[in-house]
Amino acid sequence: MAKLHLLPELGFNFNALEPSIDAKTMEIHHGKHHAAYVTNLNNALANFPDLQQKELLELISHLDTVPEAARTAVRNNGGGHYNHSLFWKWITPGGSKKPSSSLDKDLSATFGNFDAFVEKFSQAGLTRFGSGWAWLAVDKAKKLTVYSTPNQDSPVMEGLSPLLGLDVWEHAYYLNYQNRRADYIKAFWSIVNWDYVGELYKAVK
Ligand code: MN3
Repeated sequence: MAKLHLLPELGFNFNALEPSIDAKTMEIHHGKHHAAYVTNLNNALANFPDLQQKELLELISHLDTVPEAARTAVRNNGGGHYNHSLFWKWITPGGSKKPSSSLDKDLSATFGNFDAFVEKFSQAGLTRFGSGWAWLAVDKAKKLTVYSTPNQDSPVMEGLSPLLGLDVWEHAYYLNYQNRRADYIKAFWSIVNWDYVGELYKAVK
């Protein structure tokens, strides 16, 4: 029996993130873009019953074990499904308090202070050419790192654990912000769900 990947529900209404992210953008982003990654992932796995049994994280963190005929489609659509499933949890109406004390301490130790981290992450998103994501992740040496990836690539594809990601594809902001990616990134900070980021950090630390 084929196990299909499913589009997760948003934990809030489309308009709940306004004015940071408008309702129409959320509706299309979740209901069209994310939904398409899920459909295309299921289609890519249609001829591979053994791959259909695997969890999404296992699939995309071991792309070398995916047959070449399906690898690019799994990378793009599996990555897209995984990244967006997390993204909907990284944003929350009104945001949630600042990082947990342990994460806050480690962000300061790594980047100087919290504001310096915000600046570095924002720059990663701003300077990502074309489509991709900005990340705060824990690397293999258990160190915090900020960087960006192209397309739907996820830190898990290279053995890192994502703590916070920001979608900087134009589809994530263009209806409201047009070419002003910097304004979208600035607005992101007021809706970050630090409680969830803290949970992820606790789990990987
Ligand atoms: Mn997106």
